[in-house]
Amino acid sequence: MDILKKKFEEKAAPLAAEIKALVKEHGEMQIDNATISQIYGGMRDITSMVWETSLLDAQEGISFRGYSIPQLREALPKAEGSKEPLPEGLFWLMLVGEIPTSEEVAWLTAEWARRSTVPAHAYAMLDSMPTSTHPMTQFSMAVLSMQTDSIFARRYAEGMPKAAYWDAFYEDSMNLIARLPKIAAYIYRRSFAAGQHIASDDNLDWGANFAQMLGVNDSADFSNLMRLYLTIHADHEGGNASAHTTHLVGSTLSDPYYSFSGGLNALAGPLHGLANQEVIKWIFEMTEKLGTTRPTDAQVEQYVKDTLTSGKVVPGYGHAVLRKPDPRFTAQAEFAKEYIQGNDIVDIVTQIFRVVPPILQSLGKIKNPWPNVDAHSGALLIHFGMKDYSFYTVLFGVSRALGVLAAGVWSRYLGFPLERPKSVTTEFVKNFIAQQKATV
Ligand code: CMX
Repeated sequence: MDILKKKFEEKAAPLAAEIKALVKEHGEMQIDNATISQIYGGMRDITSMVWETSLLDAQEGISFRGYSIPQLREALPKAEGSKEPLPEGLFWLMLVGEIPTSEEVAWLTAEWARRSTVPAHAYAMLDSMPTSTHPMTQFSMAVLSMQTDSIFARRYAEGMPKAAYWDAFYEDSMNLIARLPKIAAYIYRRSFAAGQHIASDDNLDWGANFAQMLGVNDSADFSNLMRLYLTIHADHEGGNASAHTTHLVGSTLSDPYYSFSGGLNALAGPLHGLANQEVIKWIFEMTEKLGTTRPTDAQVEQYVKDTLTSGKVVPGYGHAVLRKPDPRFTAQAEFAKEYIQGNDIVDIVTQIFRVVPPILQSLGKIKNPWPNVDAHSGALLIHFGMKDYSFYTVLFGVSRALGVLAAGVWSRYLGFPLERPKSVTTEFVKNFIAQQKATV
C-alpha cells in the first residue's frame, strides 16, 4: 500500500466510526428545513451532503481543511525558488487533513509522474475529433475514453466487497489526476498549436510540467501561475455543480472516470466554469467595440449597463453562496500585482472590480455584486500569451479533479449511499399550501 493510501486509511477508519455513532445518536436532529423558495430556487442553502475536503463560508470564502487561501499560500510546500503552493500538497491536505512535508509532496509528484501514461486510444479518439470541437467537449470525452482502464469497474465486475470500494476509487483517482495534464496539454496543442505536441518532463512538478507541455510561455512565472491556479480552483465544498455532479454520479458506484466526466460537463456551463472564458470574451468585445484597451470608467459603466439591458449576465460576478469578493479572485489580483506590470487587460479587470459592484447592487435583486474566481483568471492567462479563451475551462477542470476525486475517495470509504433527493409537483405544492391554510 502506498504511503498516501495508508495514511488515508489511518485517518478514515476512526472518522467512519465516529460518523456511525453520530448518526445513530443524533440522526433525527434537524439541521435544515426546505422552504418553497428553496425547492423552486435551485435548492440554495439546503444542507444535504457531507464533503470532508473543504467548507465554504458566505463571508470568508473557501477553507480547505480549515486553511484559507492566504494560509495555504503560506503553509503548503513549494518548488525550489517558487513562492506559490504546489497543488500536490493541496490534494494531500484534502485527502488526509494534514499539510504534507516536502518529502511527502515530492513522493506524490513522482507517483503521479509514474502513473501518467495515457492510453493510445485516448489520443486516437481526440485525433478523430475536429480541432474546432470545444476543448471542454474534448476533455470530457478524453476522460471518459480512459474508463476502459478503470480499476474500480474491473474489480466491481469481479465481485469487489463494499469495504474495498475506496481503495479502487483511490487507485483510479490517482491515475486519472496523473494523466490530466498530458490530456489537457494535448487538447491545447492540437486545437491551438497545429498539433505540435511537447513531451512531458517527469523531473518537473505536476503544475510546472503542465505549464511546459502547454508551451505558451516558458518563464518561471507562468509555472508559478499554473501552480497557484491549479491550487485555488480545486474545491469549493460539495454543492457546486461540478462537485455535486461528480458526487451524484459516483453515488451510483459509477467509477471515477464516469463521475469526473459528468462533473466536467457541469463545469462546462456558462453559469459555472465556462464563465472564465465568457469574462475574457466579454472584455474583448468591449475593447473592440470601444476601439481602445484603456477605456474610461464611464465607458465601462455604459458597457455593463448595455449588457444588463440586453438581458445578459455580467460574467465573473455574483455567486450562489458567497456574499463578499471571492478570496480566489483576491489571490489572483495579488498575483497580478506581484508578477505583472502594465497589462491593459489586467488593468481592465481591476477597473471592472471598481465599476461593476455598485451597478449590480443598484439593481436590488442580485444577492452578491462581487467578483468570483472567474473574473480574474483570463487576464492572467492573456498576460502569459494564452489568448485561446475557449481552453480556459479545461484548466479549471484539471484543478477541480483534485477536490472532487479526493472527496470521492471519502464518499466511498464512508459508504455514502445512492443519492436520491425527493421532488414534488406544483400540484403537490399547491395542495400543501391549501392544507396549511386550512389548519390555521
Ligand atoms: N449579472 C447579471 N445578473 C445577475 C448576476 C450577474 N453577474 N448575478 C446574478 N444575477 C441575477 C440572476 O440572474 C437573478 O436574476 P432573475 O431573478 O431575473 O432570474 C438575480 O440576479 C438573483 O440571482 P442571485 O440569487 O444573486 O444569484 P444565483 O445564486 O441565482 O446565481 C450565479 C449565481 C453565479 C449563477 C449568478 O451570479 C451569475 O449568473 N453570474 C454570472 C456568471 C458567473 O460568473 N458564473 C460563475 C460562478 C462561479 C463559478 O461557478 O465558477
